[in-house]
Amino acid sequence: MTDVSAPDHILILLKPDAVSRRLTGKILARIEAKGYDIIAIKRLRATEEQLAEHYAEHVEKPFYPGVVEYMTAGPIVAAVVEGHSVVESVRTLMGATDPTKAAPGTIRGDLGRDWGTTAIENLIHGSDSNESAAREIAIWFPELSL
Ligand code: IDP
Ligand code: MG
Repeated sequence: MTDVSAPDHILILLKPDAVSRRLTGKILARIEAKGYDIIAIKRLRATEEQLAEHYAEHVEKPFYPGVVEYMTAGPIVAAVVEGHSVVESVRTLMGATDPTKAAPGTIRGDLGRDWGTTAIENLIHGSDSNESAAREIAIWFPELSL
């Protein structure tokens, strides 16, 4: 099965807790099994500069220093996923931000929990709109032209 016209894209980040808990394969498998294509993927360490750009809407929030601590605690896996309605679909697969409230059956609901940390640890980031996806893909995959 392939998309019949120009597909959408989403930027996902498998956060340090997903990597350290060795859940990256399990999470990516759910996205692939849904029917989407991973068209670029890399493991890296996020810099504070990348995070400030990526989380521009949160930089002034009280929990932001905790987010930086969380997101720089270890390597992450960044990927671009492709297919029609992929933004809405992956957001649905991810579940709510707070893993305690995320529905069973979702990535965060099934695999995440509250660890008592300043930043909510919830395994995966996914862009929240096509516009955010384009902006975020440019941060993490500047070499990629879609
Ligand atoms: P999202 O990841 O579900 O899109 P956002 O509101 O965009 O959620 O927040 C970005 C990230 O910042 C979250 O995934 C989580 O790691 C962290 N975060 C968001 N809100 C809070 C909060 O109220 N306390 C602590 N950490 C938070
Ligand atoms: Mg968000």
